[in-house]
Amino acid sequence: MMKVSGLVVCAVLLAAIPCMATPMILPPVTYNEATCSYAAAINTQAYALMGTISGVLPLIDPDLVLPPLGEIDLDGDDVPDQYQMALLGAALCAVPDLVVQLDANKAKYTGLLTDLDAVVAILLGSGTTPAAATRLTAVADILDVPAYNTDPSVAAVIDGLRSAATTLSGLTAQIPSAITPALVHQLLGQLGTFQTAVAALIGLSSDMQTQVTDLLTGDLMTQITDIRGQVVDIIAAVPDLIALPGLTTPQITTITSLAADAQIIVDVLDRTIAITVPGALKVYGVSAKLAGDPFSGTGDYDADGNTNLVTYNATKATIEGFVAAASGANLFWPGNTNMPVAGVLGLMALAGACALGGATSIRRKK
Ligand SMILES: [Ca+2]
Ligand SMILES: [Ca+2]
Repeated sequence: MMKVSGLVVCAVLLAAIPCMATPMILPPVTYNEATCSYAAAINTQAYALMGTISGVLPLIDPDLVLPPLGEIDLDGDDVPDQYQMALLGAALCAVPDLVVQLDANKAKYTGLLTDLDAVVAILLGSGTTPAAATRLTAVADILDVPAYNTDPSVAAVIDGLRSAATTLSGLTAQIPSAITPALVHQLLGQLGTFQTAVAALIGLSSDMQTQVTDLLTGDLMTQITDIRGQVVDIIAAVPDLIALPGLTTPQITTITSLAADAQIIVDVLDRTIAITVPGALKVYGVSAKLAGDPFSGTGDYDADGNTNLVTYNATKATIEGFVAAASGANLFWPGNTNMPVAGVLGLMALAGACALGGATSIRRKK
């Protein structure tokens, strides 16, 4: 006999089934650029980004050649990042929480570009402003006269300025001459137009996040961070320096404008370091509450027991086929070791029993 309490149990069971199948609400999705703007934007921007990078690479090293987009696997999970981005793009059109994560990564990325633009302009110089090393030397020269340099604290600042100028000159000397400040500015502006694709890429997996963090804390950044301490000391000394008797107004302006730009660099360094703190960049589908890495090769988007890598290897002929198989929109993909036929039949039986029970109890009530 099916009673109302039985109907409630049925309703709870049916409602709970998707939750039992997967701890995350990542629904089956299909890949269609015509109906999903995120899928279209990510794909279009990814190709445009490749074109831009291909154009710049020869300026850095003529031997550097970019592999085709379909072969790039930056997170090293054996699934081409293009397939992971296709799955993410399709899912973005169905899961608002993923869009929140994407927007957070977009903001971090565009902020980083803006910061880089400001730092490059200061380090390499722009327009009428000379390169930072030249400005550091200019301030050292203002102070390095008998009236001031006999004061031990001023002498220490002069040493700091000359040392920072030498380090910076060494850094900028590593930059190929073809990479001009104007070109960097133009390039950063262009990279800003690919924000959806880049934001998608940097959050594909925990391994990808590690790659981005390594890039941001790499050699160049380590060298710049080393200068941070010296720069902070110079900024701290500025109030005493500009109070020195006999300085001209232009000399004071030279000192204060250098200190202002030094502060910008310190702020950018601090913001960049903040991006490398775990959790600052979002890994898609991963939250503080829910563990997992659903868009990586080792991940299992639809929690059917087949990793995305297993599904990729069986369905890689087309991106559409992979997205449907990996997300659970196509349960009958070749090689599915976990065909949930029994599960589907059980679900139908349960739904049937509930409908029958409901009908029975409705009749009984009459
Ligand atoms: Ca990959
Ligand atoms: Ca799966």
